[in-house]
Amino acid sequence: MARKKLSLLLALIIVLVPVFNSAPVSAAVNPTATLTDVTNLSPGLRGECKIRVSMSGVDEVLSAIQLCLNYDSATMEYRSIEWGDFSDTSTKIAPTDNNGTLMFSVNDYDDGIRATDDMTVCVLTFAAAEPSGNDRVNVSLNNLEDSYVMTEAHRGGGAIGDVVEFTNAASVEGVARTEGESGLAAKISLVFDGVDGFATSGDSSGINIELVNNASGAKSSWRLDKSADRDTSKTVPTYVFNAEGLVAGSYTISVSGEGYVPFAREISMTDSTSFEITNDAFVPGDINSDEKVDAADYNLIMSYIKNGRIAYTTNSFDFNRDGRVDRYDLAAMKRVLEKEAE
Ligand SMILES: [Ca+2]
Ligand SMILES: [Ca+2]
Repeated sequence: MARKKLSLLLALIIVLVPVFNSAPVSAAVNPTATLTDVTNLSPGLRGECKIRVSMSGVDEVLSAIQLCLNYDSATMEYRSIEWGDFSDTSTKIAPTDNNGTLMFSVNDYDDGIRATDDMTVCVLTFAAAEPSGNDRVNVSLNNLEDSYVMTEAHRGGGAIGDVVEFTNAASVEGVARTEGESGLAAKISLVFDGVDGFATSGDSSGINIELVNNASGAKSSWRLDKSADRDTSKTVPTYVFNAEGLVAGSYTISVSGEGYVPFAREISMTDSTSFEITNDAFVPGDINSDEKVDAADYNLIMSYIKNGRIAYTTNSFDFNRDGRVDRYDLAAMKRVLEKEAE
């Protein structure tokens, strides 16, 4: 009897194991990448090269697409990305540029990504800082482990689904545009004129600056480095960020950081331009992140200072980023509150 039960169990295992081992991989998921030099098909600047990254072989709703590309050039660097036609709800994770490796992804775990044959995932722009007239970049996909799609089964965070790697290596040599405009430059200065004792040494400040082209989504971004970005010719702590090779058009400048009311402004660029942001615009004192500075924030910082926890290092309280919460931070907030009361 016991033996009979055992064989029944074995039979069940034999039936069940293949089901768990091979979640059904649809024949329609066979991702193939193509890299194409589209420099001469797109508007662009002298010294720029544009590489289209496209995918075919997938007729399915996906939850994510990830790609890991390599690039190699004597004179050109990665500059920006323009995404393909994904829905607004998709989360697009811009490339991390790690010594010639670009890893980026798009995902939509709620609505999914409807893949079509020969769909554009993105167009990458590479650019030479000083165009020589003979600038080239080799772009390749050969890391198949980190280049894959996730099928819809991953949606909603489900644990069982298919990660299907790209099936092919691909490469292209991009040739930079040798004629045309060299582009516009933007200089963004961030002036801490309302924060006493803003620390001028140390790197991380937790303050981020972005300049985004509203039409293409091409983005320049910086993390304020208290030492490296400082304009040492200015007494008031001033940090300078430069973007070059920009096309004319509408841009959004934004600055954000813990303890500050986030700043965002749309600007129209027709020429190279300088833009200055002071603490009247990038306002310190918003401890509770509700985008305003008021009594609630004041009570929070007073509570910290009175309780003697002046070595607390959370940036939310430490507007001058010197690692302490003290009267200098309080003064920065008071200045804002007094101004509001006027
Ligand atoms: Ca607040
Ligand atoms: Ca401080």
